[in-house]
Amino acid sequence: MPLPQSRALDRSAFLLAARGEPGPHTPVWFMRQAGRALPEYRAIRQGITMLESCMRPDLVVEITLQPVRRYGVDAAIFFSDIVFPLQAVGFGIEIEPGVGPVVADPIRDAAGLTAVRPVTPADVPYTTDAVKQLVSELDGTPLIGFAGAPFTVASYLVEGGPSKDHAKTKALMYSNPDLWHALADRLADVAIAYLSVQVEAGASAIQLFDSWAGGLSPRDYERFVLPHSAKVFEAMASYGVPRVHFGVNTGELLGLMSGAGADVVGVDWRVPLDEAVRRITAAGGGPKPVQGNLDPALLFAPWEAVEPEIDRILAEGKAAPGHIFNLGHGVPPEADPEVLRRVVERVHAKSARVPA
Ligand code: 1CP
Repeated sequence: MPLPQSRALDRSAFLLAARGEPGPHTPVWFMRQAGRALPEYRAIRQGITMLESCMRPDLVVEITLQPVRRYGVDAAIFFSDIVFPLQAVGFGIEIEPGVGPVVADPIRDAAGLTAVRPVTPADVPYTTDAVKQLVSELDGTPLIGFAGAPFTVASYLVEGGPSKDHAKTKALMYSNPDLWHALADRLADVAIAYLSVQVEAGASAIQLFDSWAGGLSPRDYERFVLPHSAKVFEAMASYGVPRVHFGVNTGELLGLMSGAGADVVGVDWRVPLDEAVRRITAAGGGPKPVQGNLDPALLFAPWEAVEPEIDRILAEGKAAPGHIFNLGHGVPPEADPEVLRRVVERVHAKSARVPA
């Protein structure tokens, strides 16, 4: 059942664009907008682990709001991590500073699956508390809830940590497809459960991160991954909130990822947005709103070089029924917050609709 929300929220630039309706300006937010690029984030996280901070609503609320205040973005993203719901049910996974998620006992056999179970609201009362507080403090600014897609989360559980080639994960698909599908199915349930907690507490959109799916061929994606991500989108459909899907290097997969059930397709910097719209449309299901796609590396270029890139992306985004401006991937920790603030300012100024 769609949940009630305020009119200001319903008519926010972000939700209008996500539904493909015209709005006051092109909305903008940044993947990984909360985090180490912000001095106020580094200060508040001093001596507190990522896991601890995710369990403290006061910290989650403050960290989620920091980029909204600093950058003036059109959406907040809930502060958590894609592996957090597994930590919350006692699966042996830690987030190591400077590394990322690390797994004590990587999954090798069916016995390893038993610890992979979905959260219930009772497992994560602090998540519900933090979302509720955020929705009230954010007022008309939407809160995006998120989860990791089955493939990307599986890659950490199978590899044991971050990996460039995901070789063990791909080898598992071919050597033991039954185990692979059983794992991915459980991870779909994990994502559904965590997204549902966030939406039921008031999040007004969701993003399913399949960050590393771009390492797969379309054929492998279709066989091994798509059915599981589709299960997540299908389960979330009844809430009526926009569902965003994103991965890096997914130019060859955009049509399939759209077909998995996304309402909005995230695009990295490798494919221009107008070309992305063509690929999504060609795959069937009509044109859809897109999200992206400034190369994060541009944040380190002189401002004179950034401006025309922003303008180009805004022009290419017009090919879609709705455009949510974002980076093509997450904010790098070394990024200058002032540059991000100027990006938001320019996107708003350049895309402002003159009232008729
Ligand atoms: O202690 C720290 O500050 C460690 C850095 C950090 C942070 C700030 C990690 C470890 N996770 C997070 C929070 C986080 N993770 C958010 C909320 C912040 C925001 O977006 O504003 C989100 C949305 C994520 C999602 C996430 N975690 C993804 C998908 C997005 C993406 O960047 O592609 C992935 C792949 C992860 C895994 C992860 N967690 C942390 C790191 C450093 C990584 C990547 C490791 C790798 O390279 O494989």
